Amino acid sequence: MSERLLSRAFDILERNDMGGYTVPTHGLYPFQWNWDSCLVALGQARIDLDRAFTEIETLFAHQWEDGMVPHIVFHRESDDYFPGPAIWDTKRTPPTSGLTQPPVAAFVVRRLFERAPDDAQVIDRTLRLLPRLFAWHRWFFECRDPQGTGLAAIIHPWETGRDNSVDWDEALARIEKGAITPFTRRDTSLADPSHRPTREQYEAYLWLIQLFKEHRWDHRKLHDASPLAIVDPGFNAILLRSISDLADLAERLGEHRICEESRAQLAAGIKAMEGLWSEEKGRYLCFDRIIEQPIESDSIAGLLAIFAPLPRARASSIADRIRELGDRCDYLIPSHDPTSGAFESSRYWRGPVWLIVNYMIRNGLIRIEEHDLARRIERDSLRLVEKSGFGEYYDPIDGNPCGGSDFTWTAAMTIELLMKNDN
Ligand code: 9WN
Repeated sequence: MSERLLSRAFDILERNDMGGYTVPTHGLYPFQWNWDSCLVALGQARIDLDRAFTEIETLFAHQWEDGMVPHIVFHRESDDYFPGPAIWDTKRTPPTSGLTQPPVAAFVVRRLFERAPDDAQVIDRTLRLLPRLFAWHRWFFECRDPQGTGLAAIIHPWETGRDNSVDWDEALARIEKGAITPFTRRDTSLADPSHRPTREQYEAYLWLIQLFKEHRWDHRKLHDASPLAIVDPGFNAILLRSISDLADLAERLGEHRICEESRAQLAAGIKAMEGLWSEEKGRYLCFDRIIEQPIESDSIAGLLAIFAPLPRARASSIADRIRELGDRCDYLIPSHDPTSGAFESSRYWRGPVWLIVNYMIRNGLIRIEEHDLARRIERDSLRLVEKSGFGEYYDPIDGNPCGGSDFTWTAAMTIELLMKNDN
């Protein structure tokens, strides 16, 4: 059974491989996406470590001079995706988007390195990536934390990778939008519109892009100019976990400055995460920097925080919350609490299960030795793929597939769960 699943998963990785980069799926997402590529490299590394490094190197070849690694690289012409290069207008060749995505790269690079730590080529490729990873992390503190709080803000829902999460509803509703250039979406003709964000949400996404374009994508100005600035515990947990892995890697490879500065960023970030903790909810909450208030929504953000090296008591409380969710649906982990009024079982990040999130949370649970719960997540993830194929995401109640199909990161996470070495 698992042999068959494994070979189907590797087939998808191969089919979606465009040479130096992999598309998330053909049609719906015909370019390179940042965190997709990084997580996909974990699966690639199981059969071809060289190819896995190339995936990351291709992404970092398009890093901006300020350190940002863009969320989409438009390697070739395609009309399938909206918004394409003309809307972003970042004036780069090849074109890229002007936003970033959750920085999971250093977590991944550490794992690629560990597959062959004595190989001279692997050491060399890792060493060449270290300063680039470090520059990206530093960019978050320079451009997304101008007050030096220790945590970074996102200025567009697309940066979190959880595009239409309930977390952003109130903040987006408060934005006074001006005239938006008329547009036609492509996603709703390639996937079921009831699985996708609403028109109103797309209007907000595009309004923010219009605004940032007026500031010529100068990220030293955008944090303060943006009407949206949210500190997301899930996003920051990914950043902190990557910083921690980068520090370990740098220490091992003798890059002392990167190691020391990363350890300082990590200590400040872990301390600052305390400010997002809700005693009442027993998990972390997003924080809206514009109105300086926590966001009370019951999303996966506060649970994904377990991916960071947090104090044990916090991580254990998150495990309890996940167990509660396990009684409310057949398949863990829903991206929004099914008992909340805002829950929608098949609409994108407002309820469905995503295997990449399951993978990261499972990893955090193993760190605190919550092995039974980690196994339940692993079982549920593989049941979903068995039942419904390699969907983009899944309904946590009936397990049906949603969004795009033959999805690369779902295949990569399946490979990771089947060939696990639990780090
Ligand atoms: C916008 C590619 C990406 C993922 C995101 C997911 C979705 C894009 C979209 O697809 O976002 O970046 O057009 O909906 O939300 O997490 O990286 O798979």
